[in-house]
Amino acid sequence: QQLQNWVLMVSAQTPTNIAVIKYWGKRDEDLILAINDSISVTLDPAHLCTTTTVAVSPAFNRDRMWLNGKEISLSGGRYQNCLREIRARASDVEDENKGIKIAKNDLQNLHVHIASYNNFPTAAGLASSAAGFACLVFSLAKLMNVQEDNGKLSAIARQGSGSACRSLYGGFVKWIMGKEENGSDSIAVQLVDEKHWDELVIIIAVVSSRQKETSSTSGMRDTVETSALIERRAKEVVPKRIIQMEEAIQNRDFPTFAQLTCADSNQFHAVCMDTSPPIFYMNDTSHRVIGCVEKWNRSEGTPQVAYTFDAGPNAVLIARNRKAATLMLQRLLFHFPPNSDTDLNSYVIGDKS
Ligand code: 2P0
Repeated sequence: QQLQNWVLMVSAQTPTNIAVIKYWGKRDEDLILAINDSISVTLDPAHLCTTTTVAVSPAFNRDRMWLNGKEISLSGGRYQNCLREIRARASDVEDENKGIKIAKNDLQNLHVHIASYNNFPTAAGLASSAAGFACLVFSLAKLMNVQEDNGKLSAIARQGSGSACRSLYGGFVKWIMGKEENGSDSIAVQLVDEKHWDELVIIIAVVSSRQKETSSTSGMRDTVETSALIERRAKEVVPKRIIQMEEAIQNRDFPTFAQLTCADSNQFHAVCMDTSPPIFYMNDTSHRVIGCVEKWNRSEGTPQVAYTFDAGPNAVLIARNRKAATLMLQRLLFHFPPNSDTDLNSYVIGDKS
């Protein structure tokens, strides 16, 4: 007689990532294939991360998921694609010491329960879907004993959310757009690990934790359909920047890194404004942060801090070292004092890892 009251459970933690050369625009919406390569830095898991617990049990009668304690639907294509791809790669689970033996076929037919928590604002342009889908795919792969490397897992996480493929690795990561129609070569690769450039300090200036008005998915669809600038960005500007950025990262060349990071953020927001209807992710406070950093960098003669903004108003500031980060924070506190009428309301500081 088979025991029915067991649960097999796995927990994992995945940090979010911040793009320094941005992904914006898809050539295939279902498989989530990008129109350009992108490069990101993965944050320290202590600061911005998702924690996910996944479980299978004969006692579960359907797949279910809770996000930050609230049940959400798993019926969307993105969740279904990830679940299907992981189940297809399941293998037998056997652990003699713990007395566990579950056949692959049984694993594939059992229902899963998923509980996921973000320790930062969801959908406020802090890449919550990146950490979320990366963690979901990684923890499900462990649960179902999937024998694939992180590159293959990144191609599955990509089908949950494009930027998620980059969160499977630490350090600096490139998402290669790939050429294949089936997306098999659209994977993430690690450029350098978290120890390579560990003087960098990343400050997240939370301008607003409200949910953004235009989702990335619909925003980038509108951009691809209507922007006259996006083609030049994807085909001419980004390919050159990717090569220069890889070199700057390898050489820990902060001036080049900062120049490329700021320029790419500004161009991403320019193509957003070139979209019909125009998309505004940054607000007046974001613009003031840019002014403050640009002015300081110029007065120092060489860049101390790079800024980048994703699909929201929050500033990600990458300082060349701890001293520059401290001085940046002092400047932020001076220009945006607590309880002033701007809505820059908190700072999250963390070393890159
Ligand atoms: C990035 N962003 O490279 C860019 C920069 C936002 C601005 O990836 O539709 O949530 O799930 O693939 O990954 C946000 O887009 O969009 C994003 P989907 P995703 O980080």
